[in-house]
Amino acid sequence: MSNVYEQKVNDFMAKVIAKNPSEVEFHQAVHEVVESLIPFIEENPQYKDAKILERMVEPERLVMFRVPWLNDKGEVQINRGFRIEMNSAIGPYKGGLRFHPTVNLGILKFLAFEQVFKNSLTTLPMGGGKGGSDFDPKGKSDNEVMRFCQSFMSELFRHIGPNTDVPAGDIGVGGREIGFLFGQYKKLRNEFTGILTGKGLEWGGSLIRPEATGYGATYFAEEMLNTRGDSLKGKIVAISGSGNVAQYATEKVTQMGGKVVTLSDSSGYIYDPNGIDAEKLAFVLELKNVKRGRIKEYADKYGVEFFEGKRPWGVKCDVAMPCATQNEVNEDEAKTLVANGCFVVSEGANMPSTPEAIAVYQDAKILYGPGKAANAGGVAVSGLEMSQNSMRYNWTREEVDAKLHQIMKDIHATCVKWGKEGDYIDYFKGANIGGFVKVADAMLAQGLV
Ligand code: NDP
Ligand code: 2IT
Repeated sequence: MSNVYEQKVNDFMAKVIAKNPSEVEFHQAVHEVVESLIPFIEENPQYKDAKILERMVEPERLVMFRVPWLNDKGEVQINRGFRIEMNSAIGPYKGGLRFHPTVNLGILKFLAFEQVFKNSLTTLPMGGGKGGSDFDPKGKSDNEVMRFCQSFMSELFRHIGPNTDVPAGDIGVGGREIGFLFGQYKKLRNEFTGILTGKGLEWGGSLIRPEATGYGATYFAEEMLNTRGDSLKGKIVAISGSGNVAQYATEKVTQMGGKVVTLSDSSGYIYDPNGIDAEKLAFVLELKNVKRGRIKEYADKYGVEFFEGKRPWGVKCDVAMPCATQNEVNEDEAKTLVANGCFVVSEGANMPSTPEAIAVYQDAKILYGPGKAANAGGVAVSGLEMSQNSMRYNWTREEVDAKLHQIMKDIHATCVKWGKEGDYIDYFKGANIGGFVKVADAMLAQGLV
């Protein structure tokens, strides 16, 4: 990047940091985007003059609220709830809810900011938002989770609606939580509408929504490999996490002929050199989604190694799919991956690679699919769930999967369009510019709002 551009990036970031002190993840997410966009905006002064980027880093609205609830012992508990309504230029605010003790304003603003670009890339009409709470579902009973969700929705309900803001799941929010949240909304409003996605199949959910993020990240990896005349067949794949995204990435990679050798959780990772096949994956689903146990139990059950407190990036692999959380691959880990022959990174998680790790991928010119492109399949099928709710109609599994597959191909094509530099495709730049243009043009058309 030239010095002039670098100076402009630094000036822009200095203002963002001054206005949003201590929100380090938000700074990181904005910096990634601004780095790609400043040269583009300099060449397209309509965006510069209208201060589109300056407007995009300012949420349209944010809501922060008290969430009081009673635990099973009858003791009063207080958590903090949030909803960031980031950008509604191309559709209602859309994005997940995260329940995790680390949740704070900066983390949710980074996620909401990313979501704006991601949702634009899906080709569907969805704005960007994100929300959640510092509530920790781990170790809580179903009744405690229900009481928390009911209290959370008792405030959130007045801010959302099928044409206003449609939340969904993220870390710590799956089918169980969406059910409790939906029930409370319906009770408060006396309305059965599509105000959440990721609903159960019997009550307005879409087929393939649980699978969508992991399947989509796998389809995206396959598209990247195809540009080099290659495919997932026969590839060794390291996956982190063992939640929703990791589970269905494992399923799809295996179906497409790859071998998944790792899964993890916050306690460590398991390494299964023989591959996590369908039967072993069924054990993981039961362990994580029903028993809510730890991944170490996989090692005990199948007699493989468990590496306590470690992440899986030291394992030899062709493809890495980080599917746990932000900043889970650092510079050294990225170097190790590349040194061990890994040449594809498809991010199921949001911002899992640090800026230094991304620089390693770019220098090595490996196939790097950033989260806002590679994991957009989840929210894309959420968009399809909204369409089905509006039509009061359900598409079949095959129909939804085909639409998801096509959307991932389209996202890939958008990244190529904006990111191709000679023989190399900079998917990072491609996703940022590709996601930006549609939102920016909509903001221009709608005037200064
Ligand atoms: P889940 O809650 O289902 O699973 C999260 C997994 O990541 C668990 O294995 C969890 O381990 C692990 N994890 C979470 N935080 C940490 C941490 N700080 N350190 C190590 N491991 C951690 O969430 P999802 O699978 O839904 O989400 C995973 C990622 O994918 C997130 O980045 C999310 O934003 C992103 N994403 C999710 C989408 C969706 O539709 N669900 C869509 C697009 C992106 P443990 O149980 O020990 O905490
Ligand atoms: O990060 C994400 O894209 C999600 N957690 C899914 C959001 C959604 O609305 O389905």
